Amino acid sequence: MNRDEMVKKLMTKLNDKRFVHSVGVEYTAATLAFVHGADVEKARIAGLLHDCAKCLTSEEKLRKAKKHGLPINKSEKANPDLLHGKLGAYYAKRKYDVRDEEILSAITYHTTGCPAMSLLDKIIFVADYIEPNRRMVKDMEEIRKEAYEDLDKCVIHILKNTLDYLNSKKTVIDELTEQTYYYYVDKINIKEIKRVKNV
Ligand code: DGI
Ligand code: FE
Ligand code: FE
Repeated sequence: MNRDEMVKKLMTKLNDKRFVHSVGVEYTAATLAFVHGADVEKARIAGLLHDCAKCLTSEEKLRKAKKHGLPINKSEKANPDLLHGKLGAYYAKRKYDVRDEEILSAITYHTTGCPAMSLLDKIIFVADYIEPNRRMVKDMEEIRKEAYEDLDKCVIHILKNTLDYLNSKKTVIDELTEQTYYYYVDKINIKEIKRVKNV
């Protein structure tokens, strides 16, 4: 499927706001790919399609995930919107003919992140948060700068603010969101220790 065909299909699946956001993520991901040396075409496709399952209702997300045999954990059962990454990757493969595992992984993990993300995973995770149509949240200017300067630092900053927000709302936090945060905090600390010790 070429981009025009993907766009045409996607427009029938998303509301206007979500479609505009998706194109925003597509182009933001492309700019991050320029800067960090990732595959620009893959970044565009993953960005464009990352929320392709977002506009289903919670009931539909659960039903479709079950129907297609996708694993559903406790927090996804409590908050089925969390399934839109996994389900989105399923649709990207089956309905948009995307066979590239790197793109499918980036779509799968775009909401929670995951430990040891690939460069493309991180680019989509970050682009989703910073694209220009997003409403301004706490630290947005700083996070946008970090995205182009230090991707790991940016991932930590986004996860920290997301976890603070979720804790304040007292909603279920997916294990993966927390694990990803601690993984990258450890990674940056180890890097700093090595730098100080000069090894
Ligand atoms: O789909 P988008 O709105 O573009 O962005 P997204 O896929 O990052 O989803 C954003 C929402 O997901 C936001 O309200 C925070 C929420 N979220 C992220 N991690 C978790 C989470 N919600 C819960 N309940 N648990 C999490 O671990
Ligand atoms: Fe999303
Ligand atoms: Fe999104």
